[in-house]
Amino acid sequence: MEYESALEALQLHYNEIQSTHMRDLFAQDEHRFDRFSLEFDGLLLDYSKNRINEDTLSLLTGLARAAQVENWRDAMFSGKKINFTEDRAVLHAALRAEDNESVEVDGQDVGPDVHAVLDHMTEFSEQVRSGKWTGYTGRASTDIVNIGIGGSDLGPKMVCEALQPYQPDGLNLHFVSNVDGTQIEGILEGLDPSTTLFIIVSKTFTTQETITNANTARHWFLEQAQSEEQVKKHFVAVSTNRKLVEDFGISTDNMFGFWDWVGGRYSLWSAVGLSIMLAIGPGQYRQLLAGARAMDEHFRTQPLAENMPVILALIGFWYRQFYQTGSHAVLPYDYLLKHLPAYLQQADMESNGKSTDREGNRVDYLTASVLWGDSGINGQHSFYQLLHQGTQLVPIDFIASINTHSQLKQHHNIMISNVLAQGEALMLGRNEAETRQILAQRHDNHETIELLLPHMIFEGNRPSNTLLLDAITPYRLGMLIAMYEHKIFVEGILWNINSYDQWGVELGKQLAGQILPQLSAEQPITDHDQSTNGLINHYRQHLEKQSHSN
Ligand code: G6Q
Repeated sequence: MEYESALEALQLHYNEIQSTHMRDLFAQDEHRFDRFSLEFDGLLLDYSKNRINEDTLSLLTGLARAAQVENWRDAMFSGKKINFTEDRAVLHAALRAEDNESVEVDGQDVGPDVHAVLDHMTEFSEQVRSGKWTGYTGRASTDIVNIGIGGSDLGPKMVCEALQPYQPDGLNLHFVSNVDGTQIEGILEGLDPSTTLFIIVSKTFTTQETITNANTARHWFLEQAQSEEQVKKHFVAVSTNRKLVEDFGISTDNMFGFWDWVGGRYSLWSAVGLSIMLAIGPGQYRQLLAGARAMDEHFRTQPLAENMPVILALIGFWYRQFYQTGSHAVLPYDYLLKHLPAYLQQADMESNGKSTDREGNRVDYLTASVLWGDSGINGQHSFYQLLHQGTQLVPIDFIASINTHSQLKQHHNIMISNVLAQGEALMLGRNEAETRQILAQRHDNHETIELLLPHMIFEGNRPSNTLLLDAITPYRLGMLIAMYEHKIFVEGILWNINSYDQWGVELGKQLAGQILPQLSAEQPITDHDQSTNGLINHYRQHLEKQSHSN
């Protein structure tokens, strides 16, 4: 009830504020930036360019309190099984906890196991990085291929890419996720089996795409190495399925475990991050964990109104619930963060793309919107038109780093001037009088001015958050990722959904299992809907023609 009345109060407030222009909000308050920005440990969040005022924030934090965000947060950190549909705790934070912190699941402290795996990863990484780990011809590894998909791919790939400046020459990382043979063929083509190390990352070790790719890699390797015994020197596994790992020929000494309380999309902090540790070294990997831990601490201890993940979640909720925005864009202005939008797409949409509440009812409100994004600077030359003048309101997170790893500092200033200009332009817009003035400078002809005028007006009032990191370091990146993880958590609580299951990915997998053998069936397929039958049969017929003509 308390939640309902907090929501009603927000609705009334929205009715009042919805047509207010942010230009006016800035004009009315010379301290708006100070009021609506937060700085913590090398990370600045400016959220002043949002359609909010102090009342909005206090009503939103009231809603968060009514939704018991703080209790849920404590329940998560203490190992309660908040993922109730899978009967699991949600403890990715325990993966980055201090050595002496104890978190219990089913009465058992998980800390010692976490640290044992970390130590195992450390020992292995040091061997590989120092060249002591050798392949079947006695040579050190030059190439590491991570084979995994979804949560077993996106996080490690994004982080390895972002932390490229921390990687030594002579050790190349590759990521294979797609079951389209084109990807693995392309990668293997340039590799030497005697210096290649494969990490098969699959929690279940049954994921069709991953196991298909792993078998292809194994076959490719054995064509050269000949002896099955050598598989052990070139394949390691990150999994919870000991039996299947052994069956594959991987020594369980080289199997890195994790636990059911680590969700796939929250797993880069576990052994799933082995490729990251190999890339940047154990010391820097621990910095990544330390950054995430600092954000955990911030999230755990700061009041709601000064809490970065909470603020981001409340703003996200505000637009989705009241402005009914259809999407949210994440636009990094740092080349190193180019895979961040894809990573967050899974984290956010797989977590909160749900329509059933915790009590099992169909929700009658909107939950997660579409998260999308790309490198901002490139986007300016393509999709930003819609952001500035389209009919949809798209809230944006701009992300940039103050200090670049690149030696070309002038490039960086161009980048930063652009991200700041975009936030300003989206917020301010350009009204009729301003546009008229510009047109008058360019054209003498009245008719031309009147023709162009409506097309060149920018309404503005388009919201964005800006996140400025001191630099992309393992520590700051850890903070950034953990911040988004907790934002997603808070939004899930506000929507009263379970953010940690993913039943929505089941059905398609199940049907693919039925369709696969039908693609090579002799007889026409009739047991699906007409469209699917039609497509299967078309595929079969054309595949036959193709193989005949070849
Ligand atoms: C993430 C999902 C999903 C999962 C992949 C890979 O939260 O559960 O993306 O990570 O389906 O699963 P495996 O690691 O079991 O191969």
